[in-house]
Amino acid sequence: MLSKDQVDTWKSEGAFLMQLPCEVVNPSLDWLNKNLTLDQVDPDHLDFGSPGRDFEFPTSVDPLDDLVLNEHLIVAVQQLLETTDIRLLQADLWPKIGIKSNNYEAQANTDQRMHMDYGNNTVLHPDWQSPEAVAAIIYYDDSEKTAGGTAFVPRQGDTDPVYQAPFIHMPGQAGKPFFNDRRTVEDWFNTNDPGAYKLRNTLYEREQRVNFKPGTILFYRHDLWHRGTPVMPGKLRRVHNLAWRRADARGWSNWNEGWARQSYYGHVESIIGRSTPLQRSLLDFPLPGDRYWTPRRIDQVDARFSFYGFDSTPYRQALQY
Ligand SMILES: O=C(O)CCC(=O)C(=O)O
Ligand SMILES: [Fe+2]
Repeated sequence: MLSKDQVDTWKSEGAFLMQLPCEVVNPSLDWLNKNLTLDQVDPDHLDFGSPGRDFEFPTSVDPLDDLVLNEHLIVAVQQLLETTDIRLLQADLWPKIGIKSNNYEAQANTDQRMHMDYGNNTVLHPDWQSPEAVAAIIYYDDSEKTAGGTAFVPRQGDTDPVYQAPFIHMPGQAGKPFFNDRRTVEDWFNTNDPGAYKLRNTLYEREQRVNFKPGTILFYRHDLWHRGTPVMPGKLRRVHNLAWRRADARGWSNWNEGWARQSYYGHVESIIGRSTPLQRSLLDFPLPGDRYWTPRRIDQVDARFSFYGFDSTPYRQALQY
């Protein structure tokens, strides 16, 4: 459960940080400390996202998949979005390795440009007053050892000059070319859009860095100004990027491939089997009591998943006729 203060901060400032309970993160952390360490990561993988998309949900690594569907996270998102009916949009775990020389290539991910995330997650424009989606980053390392804390700019009320919509003062929006690297982007704005250059300078002046320990989570909004910062050379920062939306929200795209797509090998089926009805609902599996369910539909789904531990009882008990 989040406190009222945490929910209010997310709504007004656009982000808040908290520590997840050990029982939520430790299974993933233990797995990562054995299986995703510096010597196991491809040093040439410098972009966002897991190499080969291996750690996009569903990963077939049970502790990672179970964390993504953890009810502690679900309840927090339900509170932020003021609805019990939410869907998973994104879950990707990825390593960021610190490199020795600064990499200022236009698309380098090392020292990111200030941006909001909505641009490649929805075909619409977010409305600050009615947030429909939540983003989060879970950190698995210690920023005192790795650096690389996400930088973000809390919104200061309705009149904050850097938070006046439409939010188009960033690469890739409204005809501006897309680059990832901070220096490349700000050189471009300096030459081509001095007004936006000035606004963006204010963002860098106001940015705050996340300090993290293993299990810290940053809950933020897709209309929060933020960016990734360099990790110390030779160090590894592992994070999980997550996102959810209200079931009734319009315009949002799933970041990951469809959940069903990796079926047939038992991993996806086992996730359905071992999850609770609430956890399944994140994957658009209707809750008990949903008008989708009829005795016939329950029988059919039961036939498909009972092998994997699926228990149809709650769905049968909640049948409305
Ligand atoms: O790496 C980070 O801390 C943030 C990354 C980010 O904001 C992004 O890739 O959109
Ligand atoms: Fe981002």
